[in-house]
Amino acid sequence: MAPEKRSSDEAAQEMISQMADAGQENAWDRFEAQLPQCGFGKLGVCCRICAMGPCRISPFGEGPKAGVCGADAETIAARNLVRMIAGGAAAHSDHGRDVAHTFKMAAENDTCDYMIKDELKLREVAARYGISVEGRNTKEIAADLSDVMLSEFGKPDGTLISAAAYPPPARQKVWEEFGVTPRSIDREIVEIMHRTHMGVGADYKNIVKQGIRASLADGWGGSLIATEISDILFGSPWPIRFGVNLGVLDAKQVNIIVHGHEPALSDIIVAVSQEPELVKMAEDKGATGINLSGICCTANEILMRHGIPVAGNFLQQELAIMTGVVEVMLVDVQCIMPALGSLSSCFHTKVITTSPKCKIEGAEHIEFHEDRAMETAREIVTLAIDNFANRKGKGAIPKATERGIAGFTSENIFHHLGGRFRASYRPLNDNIINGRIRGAAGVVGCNNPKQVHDYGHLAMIKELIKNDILVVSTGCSAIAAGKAGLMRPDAAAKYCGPGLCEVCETVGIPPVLHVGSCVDNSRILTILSNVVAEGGLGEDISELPVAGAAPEWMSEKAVSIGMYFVASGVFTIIAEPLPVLGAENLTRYLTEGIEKDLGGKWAFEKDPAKAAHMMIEHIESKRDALGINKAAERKLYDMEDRRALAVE
Ligand code: NFS
Ligand code: SF4
Repeated sequence: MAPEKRSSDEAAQEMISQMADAGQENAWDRFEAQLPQCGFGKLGVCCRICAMGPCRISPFGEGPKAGVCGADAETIAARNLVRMIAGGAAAHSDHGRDVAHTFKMAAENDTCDYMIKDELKLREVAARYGISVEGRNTKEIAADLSDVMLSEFGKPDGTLISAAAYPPPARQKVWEEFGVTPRSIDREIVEIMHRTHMGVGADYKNIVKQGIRASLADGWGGSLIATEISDILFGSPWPIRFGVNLGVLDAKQVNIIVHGHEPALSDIIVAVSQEPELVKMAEDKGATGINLSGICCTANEILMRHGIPVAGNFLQQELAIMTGVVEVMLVDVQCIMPALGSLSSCFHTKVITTSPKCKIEGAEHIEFHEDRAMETAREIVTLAIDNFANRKGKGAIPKATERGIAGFTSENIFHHLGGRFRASYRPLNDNIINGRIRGAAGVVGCNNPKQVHDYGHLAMIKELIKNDILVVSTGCSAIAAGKAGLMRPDAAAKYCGPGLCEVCETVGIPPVLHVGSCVDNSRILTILSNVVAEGGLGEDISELPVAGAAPEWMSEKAVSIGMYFVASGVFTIIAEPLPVLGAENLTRYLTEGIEKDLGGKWAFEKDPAKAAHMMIEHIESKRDALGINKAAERKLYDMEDRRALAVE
């Protein structure tokens, strides 16, 4: 298949061609080799939960209507779906737990390699968690906060502190009445596994309900904890310039790519790779320096805090190795293709796994322990430097790079919108109310070879900002937007409708705000809560003119994220449908009925521009309901747009 049909990114296209010429296979080739993919799996109606199976239900008339135990398509698809949520929520939350442990170590140990970098945020978060901060020193507060946060994972009684401390009261009431206020984080995940064991639940709605509860424990619990602690420990992000795409690799330097998710190791690598002795060592080997860059969400973590360049998103991990100039690709957990092990054996590149949770055949394992962080980081950087001499040939780095601004958070965005002296959400709310900004959309999530790489993100985002919708973005979607130049302030004039353009130009922000990694979708939850608290746009998140989307999703984490947005009251649209279409009632519930219970709902649409218009339509209907469309004299739609959006 032609490279343009695989990726819309020029740098990626270049490397895809090179892989084809060299006879190297990549995710796109393996995807094609899988075709046609299993229809039962796709529709969610294959069950292998017990050894009487595997069972499969035929969704088209002929064939069995129940598994050996009698489970029907609704039960089977619901169980499969919530088990995906369990996987996603576990990944995010276990990441949260790991940073919480590092935080505890930093609080208790004076010789620790980690320090508390944001004391102000520590005090704010501690106060939210009910910890007294008056007259107490940083270490005392941090020790208490880390204990309380760690106990959120497994406390025997009660509900999550954050679920009462962050969301609007009206939202908390919706959860309470529907019975999904999350208890301890691990408990919700375990209960999914129990409820979906053979012979437990067989009522699809009740099964989904537990999926909802666990997703809320992820978004408002584990992920939120990961974000808050990372800010406290590694420093809260601040708007920062960055370079992005494979062109950030430099043939003259020792190239180290960090890939995965957790910031504990990568943050230390940032510090160590700048140490004069190590830079000198690299120079002695003939390199001009040490060049650190990132892939996937680890990239986003160190980009947000240190401006470290991003080499690419999920589907570029193999392409990065193919350049032949990567000395070390350092990985921790999640979204790391097992293919890296064998691919790296064709190059001098060393893939190094560091977590006891993630070992890969063909990769070297250097276990990372937080209590010996610096030492391990130095060992790894030295290994990369030593490997520089083993490079074969000149390598082939695509030229394409782009620049942009990242580093926005729920705390700092509105310093910008309000100007230096007016740091509040008021200007944002006012601009939404007066219609300059019609609303906001979160465009997030992965890449998936089922879609042309990055095209889904970009086509959707461009359509949204053209229609005066402010976009916040995380994860691989944010990297896609950065690569396409949508995170440059001058993108406003080029791509935005007049209202959004005016706001962006006045305050000097790009129309697409990079708010971090995938666990940082919790920042979007906080932003939404703050907008509600500021007033004038209703009492609950479900009343806001906002929508969410994951146009190229693939991971279980994305299912958990989508579900916690829906359960927080947000209309959420994804491209590849959830694997539930073989269960009619379940599908109808997720895309319609759930809205009555929780205020948000799912939609599936593969065409990104069409999906964007579904989001716009939703946003306009929320504006209508709020009664703010009356004041929309600045709205500059043409008649066709107006008809399409059905507004007065
Ligand atoms: Ni999110 Fe980040 Fe990327 Fe998807 Fe993977 S890196 S946690 S899961 S692929 S956005
Ligand atoms: Fe089949 Fe029921 Fe066992 Fe699933 S739980 S494999 S449907 S018998």
